[in-house]
Amino acid sequence: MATARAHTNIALVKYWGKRDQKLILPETDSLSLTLDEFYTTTTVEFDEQLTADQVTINDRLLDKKNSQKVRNFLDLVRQRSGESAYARVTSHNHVPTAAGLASSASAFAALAGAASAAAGMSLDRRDLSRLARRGSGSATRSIYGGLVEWRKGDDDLTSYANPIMEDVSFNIEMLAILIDTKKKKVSSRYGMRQSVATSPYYKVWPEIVAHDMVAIKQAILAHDIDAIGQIAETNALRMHALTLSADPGFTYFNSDTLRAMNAVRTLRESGINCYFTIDAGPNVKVIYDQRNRQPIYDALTKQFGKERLVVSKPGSGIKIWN
Ligand code: 2P0
Repeated sequence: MATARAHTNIALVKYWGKRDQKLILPETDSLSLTLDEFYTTTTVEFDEQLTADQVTINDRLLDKKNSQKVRNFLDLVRQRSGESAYARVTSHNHVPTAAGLASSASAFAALAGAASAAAGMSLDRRDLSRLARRGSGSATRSIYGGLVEWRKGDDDLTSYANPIMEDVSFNIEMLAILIDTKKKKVSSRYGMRQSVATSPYYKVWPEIVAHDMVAIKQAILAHDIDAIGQIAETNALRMHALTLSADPGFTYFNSDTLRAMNAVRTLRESGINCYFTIDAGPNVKVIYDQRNRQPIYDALTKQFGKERLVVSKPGSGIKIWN
């Protein structure tokens, strides 16, 4: 039996598209910030008495269909470790599930940590990152804290995350505006596949990401939060352009998403520097120097209400107990 806790991460340079669906090898590198406020704690126990895997998330037992991805992941761990028993998986998500707040990132990172330890494998963080990748691409990065890059690599062995700055030594902060915490309609998996297959703009995406990766790493080294925010905002808009330009086109934005984007732009016009990023859901995350927090928080409270705002500092990497 083992327990692991992993924090979620928000990409500043996005992963959007796979070149191998089964191994989850991405088309490009990506770079993220691990967040302190959103995390998943998961316990895995292999038990000879069980006749099937049993998966409980936030005190709700999942049926066969909803536990499919977790059971597939456990099969992979069994295959690699030689463990033959079914498992009891108990997970608590301190993240609104499936609303673009990257619940699958923390969930599969925690599951990789807990399941591999419970099965007696003793993986280093690189191998843990590779294993988490098989559950969900973004989980690759949630093994580490702070600023993390995922190098696309060439194959299963070489596609894993690296920490860029685990203890973030400058004042970057992220505020999530929880616009809609219901389960999203278009899964990232499907959305990516549609974008790669049908957006005529997809062919320039790898060049955009290659450029943004170089620029954002320079900005990180310089502790330049404005440059980081600008790169992240432009990168996010270009990622979402791939959904709008797919055939049929689709979007993760709703009217409140646009309202939040405009609120950030208005703050900026008034001289308060802040930037937005958006994932595969309607929620908006705002990036800024924590010294600017108060006016940003006040303005967004007026428009969205305090109960919809969550401020988060950079978070730590995975912890495993067994
Ligand atoms: C990211 N997203 O880099 C990008 C940006 C959402 C937008 O990774 O199919 O749940 O399991 O690999 O990781 C969300 O997709 O997708 C995601 P799979 P995942 O964070």
